[in-house]
Amino acid sequence: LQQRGCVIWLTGLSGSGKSTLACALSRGLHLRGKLTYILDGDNIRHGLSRDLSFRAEDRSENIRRIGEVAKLLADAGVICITSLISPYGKDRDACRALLPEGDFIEVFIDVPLHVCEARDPKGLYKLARAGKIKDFTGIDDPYEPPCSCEIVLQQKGSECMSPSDMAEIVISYLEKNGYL
Ligand code: GGZ
Repeated sequence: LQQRGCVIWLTGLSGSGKSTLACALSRGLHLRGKLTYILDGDNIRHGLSRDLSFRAEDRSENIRRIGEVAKLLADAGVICITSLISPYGKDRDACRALLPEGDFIEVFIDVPLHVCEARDPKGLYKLARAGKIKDFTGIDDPYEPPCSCEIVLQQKGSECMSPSDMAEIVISYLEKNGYL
C-alpha cells in the first residue's frame, strides 16, 4: 500500500449532513483507489463510547478517543474520515495536535441551525425543544464554529451543494496537498 494517511475531521450540527458527506467522500476516494475508514459519532457511541453521555466532559472524552483512533488509522496509511458534532474548539484542537502538521484536515459543514432543525431527520430537535432531550447541541448546549479550519462548506439559502459536490471540494484539497 503506497498511500499517505490523514484525518478528515468533519464538524457541524446534528442534521448538517456530516454522515452523508462522509459516505460520498469515502465513495469518491474508493473510486480513486484509496483506502478509507469512517469513524461516525453516532455508531461509535454504540461501541467504543457507549459509556459516555452528552455532558461536556463526556463529549470531550468521546472526541479524544476518536481522535486517538483516527491517528492510529492515519499512521497506518488510511484516509480516516471522522463524522462527529465535535462542538468545542479546544477538543478539536487537541485532536489536531496528535497529528503531524498538515495531516489533520478540519472541514466545517456550515449549515444554519434553523435549516438543520427544519430537516430534523430523527426528530431529535423536536424532542430537545420539548425538553425531552437535555444538552442538545444548538438548543441548550453550545456549538463553537471553527475559527481557522482547512475547508468551510457553506450551505445557505437555495444554493445548496449536493453531497457529491462537497466531496469533490474535499478531494480537490487532498489532491492539491499531496494526499492523492
Ligand atoms: C447532540 C445528540 C444528542 C445531544 C443524541 N446533542 O444527528 P445524529 O443524532 O444522528 O448524531 C448526533 C449524535 C451526536 O453524537 P456525536 O458523537 O457526534 O457528538 S459529540 O461530538 O458532541 O460527542 C445526534 C445524537 O447523537 N444525539 N443526543 N444531546 N446530539
